[in-house]
Amino acid sequence: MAGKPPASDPVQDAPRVSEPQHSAVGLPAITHALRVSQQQMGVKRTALTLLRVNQKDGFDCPGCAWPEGDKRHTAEFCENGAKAVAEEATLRRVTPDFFAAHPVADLASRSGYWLGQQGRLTHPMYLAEGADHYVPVPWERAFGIIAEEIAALDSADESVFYTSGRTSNEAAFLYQLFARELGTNNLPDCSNMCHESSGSALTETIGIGKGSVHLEDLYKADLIIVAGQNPGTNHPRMLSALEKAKNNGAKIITVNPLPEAGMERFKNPQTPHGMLKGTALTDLFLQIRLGGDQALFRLLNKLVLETEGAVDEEFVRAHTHGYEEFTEAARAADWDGTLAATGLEREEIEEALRLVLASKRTIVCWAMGLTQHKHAVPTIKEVVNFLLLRGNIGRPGAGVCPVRGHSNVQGDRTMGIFERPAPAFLDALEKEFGFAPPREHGLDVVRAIRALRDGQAKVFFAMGGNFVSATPDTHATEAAMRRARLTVHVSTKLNRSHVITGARALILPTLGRTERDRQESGEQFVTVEDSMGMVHASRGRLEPASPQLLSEPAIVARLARRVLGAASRTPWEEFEKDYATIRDRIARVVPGFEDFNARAARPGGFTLPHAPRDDRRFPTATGRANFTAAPVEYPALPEGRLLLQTLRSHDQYNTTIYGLDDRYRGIRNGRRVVLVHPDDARALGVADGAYTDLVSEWTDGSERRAPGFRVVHYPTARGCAAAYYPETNVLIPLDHTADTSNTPASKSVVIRLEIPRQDTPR
Ligand SMILES: Nc1nc2c(c(=O)[nH]1)N[C@H]1C(S)=C(S)[C@@H](COP(=O)(O)OP(=O)(O)OC[C@H]3O[C@@H](n4cnc5c(=O)[nH]c(N)nc54)[C@H](O)[C@@H]3O)O[C@H]1N2
Ligand SMILES: Nc1nc2c(c(=O)[nH]1)N[C@H]1C(S)=C(S)[C@@H](COP(=O)(O)OP(=O)(O)OC[C@H]3O[C@@H](n4cnc5c(=O)[nH]c(N)nc54)[C@H](O)[C@@H]3O)O[C@H]1N2
Ligand SMILES: [Mo]
Repeated sequence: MAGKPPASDPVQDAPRVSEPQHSAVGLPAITHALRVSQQQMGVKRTALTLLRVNQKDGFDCPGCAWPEGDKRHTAEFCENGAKAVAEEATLRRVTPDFFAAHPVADLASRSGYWLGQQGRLTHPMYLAEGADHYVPVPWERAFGIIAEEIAALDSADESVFYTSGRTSNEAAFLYQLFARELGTNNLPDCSNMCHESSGSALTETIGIGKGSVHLEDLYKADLIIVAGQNPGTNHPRMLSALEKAKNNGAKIITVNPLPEAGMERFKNPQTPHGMLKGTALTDLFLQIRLGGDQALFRLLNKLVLETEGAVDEEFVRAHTHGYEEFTEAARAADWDGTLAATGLEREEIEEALRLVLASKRTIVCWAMGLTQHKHAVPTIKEVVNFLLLRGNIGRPGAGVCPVRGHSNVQGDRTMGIFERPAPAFLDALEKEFGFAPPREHGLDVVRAIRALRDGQAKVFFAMGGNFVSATPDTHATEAAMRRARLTVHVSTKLNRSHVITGARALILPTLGRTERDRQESGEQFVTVEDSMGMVHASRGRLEPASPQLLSEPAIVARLARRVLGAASRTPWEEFEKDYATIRDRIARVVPGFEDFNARAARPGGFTLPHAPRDDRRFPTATGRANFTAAPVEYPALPEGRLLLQTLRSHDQYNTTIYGLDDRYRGIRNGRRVVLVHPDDARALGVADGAYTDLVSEWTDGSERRAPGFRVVHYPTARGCAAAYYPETNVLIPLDHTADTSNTPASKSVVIRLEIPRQDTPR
């Protein structure tokens, strides 16, 4: 039997703390996954569903974007994949009765955890201007309301179309087509908060904003550097790939302010040895200070340059540009500056250098620990310099590996979800569909919030996601959202963005990955692209959560017909009936998708071309791979302050909270914790177990406060602290973003701890 959602809220956030663990997965992960799944889905559905995850004839796991290997285990799932599936395949339902019982003001006072636990949305719901409750609304009326509000705008640019990264290629392609036919490039997406910095850095340096390695490359590498990533929680299947790499002789350097259990030891549940002993993954752990990575790679580059024969001169001569300027900058790197920036010991960096020089094939993997800093783009460009120096791009066992987050965030970009589309893409759209797409750049996430705040954007439409909780500056963002005329969310589950609304609001419930999608021409499949540029089909097998649900492609097609009317010559009706007709168009517009329908039908799918990886061609402005020479930066830390990173616990998927435990870090039953090094805590006079406010301080003199966090003495790097997102988003101003990519700098927030006086009531 599936259990009931928690009845009471606010949930008791009362963290209990024990020692952090030193290994990940193993039996506890499986039992935990099964327990969560059965609570949500019951026993039978659990078995039926989990066996389908990531099988060639099954659905793509809605968890992360890590690729599937060619040989699949019967249970190609991980604990957190299972939790993501359970969250979607749950038997709990949010029906019109639920909305009748809960006024919006009541829902706005609940935690995100409680909202998510209520279950799947079953009916389109409408909140009229001035109304207290959402009421059910027929689909056609819902589209009519959107059409009314769009028609009332002075320009299409007063509307914003957000996308979260679970949307299929087919839905994403239709969605961007609709926005552009309407006349706007306002297509912000979760990537703006995620790997935008990787995209910016890679496009400039190697000519394509995607990673250059396949799974097979990891198995051939001599050295894998995992920087700013916690795969044990966020990409658990990556641990099996790292284990296999190690068994083939690879060394692993982990660069992280936190000792993360998964990178310490992996207990592979698929093998007896794994269950018992496990494999130690990390050979060298560099416990870096937050934001010290650019300095670290810069010094490594200098040391490589100074080592006789270490540079791949042939590669540098034949394929790169900007070497002279870069070497000049690198030679200026010094030990003292680097040790201060990184908090590392000289011997540790020397040991890293030995591993680097001993490796003929090196891969660098990274995620949010590198992308969410003010100097994220130059940091990633320094990683590229590092790989170029020894010719580590465009050959087997080597390359750049930005590990993506959402399961189709990379594919959505390939389909044109981007506020700054390439002219060639727009040309292809124009030719195929016979309209003139807008050419001016649109709004990214942060700029969209400003436009809402300033009354310049009035209609906000979201294809998935949880915009107000995922974005920074929570209070400012919520106030901005409330200024909209209309907010619309295409969603599977209830979240905070549904209850912080514009004057009018709509919730449009949609099918999830796990569900059958039947249209007029028969049962449909969709496609997704993983982190390594593999495109494959995804087919749901479960009956939809409610007969009222429409698929995402159907929602966009109907919306487009209603809003664009006779002005559009696009065959929206055909698209809805048969997704193969969408893929035919994608094949003609997006390079690499030739013969899409035939290739998508192949088991396992196909790989997109990647010029640097495939032929060492670099489609950059210079026609070569670009070395760059940005000045080294790292966050300054005033006396008595800490540098806070905002990160994920083991029991969450971004803003979706599965539970209140962070098992590997030894935290249970609560999320309002701040991890601080014991020596720093002592110097600041805060005991383990004390309750403190986190106060962030900004150069304009403003402060932001997140109250009531339990201090946990924890072995993080000195001067650094860590706390979970989204609770800490209140601390980060809208303007605190990465240069060039404009990604919120969620991993470097200067804070002070302020223990409220006992006698002040809270
Ligand atoms: N179960 C689960 N899976 C997920 C997600 C989820 O929430 N839950 N989210 C998905 C998404 S959208 C994404 S983008 C990915 C996120 O995957 P991750 O990037 O692994 O996620 P974070 O929790 O933000 O962890 C950041 C890691 O970088 C380290 N770090 C922070 N700052 C620095 C730094 O300055 N330098 C270095 N070297 N390290 C640093 C942190 O200590 C932490 O280990 O995961 C995806 N998969
Ligand atoms: N402080 C701080 N802020 C961060 C980050 C951080 O590390 N620190 N990380 C950032 C990152 S990397 C990201 S990617 C963003 C995430 O930002 P988002 O992608 O906007 O947020 P999610 O929490 O992943 O969205 C969850 C919601 O998506 C909906 N959903 C789930 N599946 C489907 C589906 O199949 N279709 C549709 N239509 N809807 C679905 C559900 O209603 C669910 O409530 O947050 C960013 N914000
Ligand atoms: Mo992400």
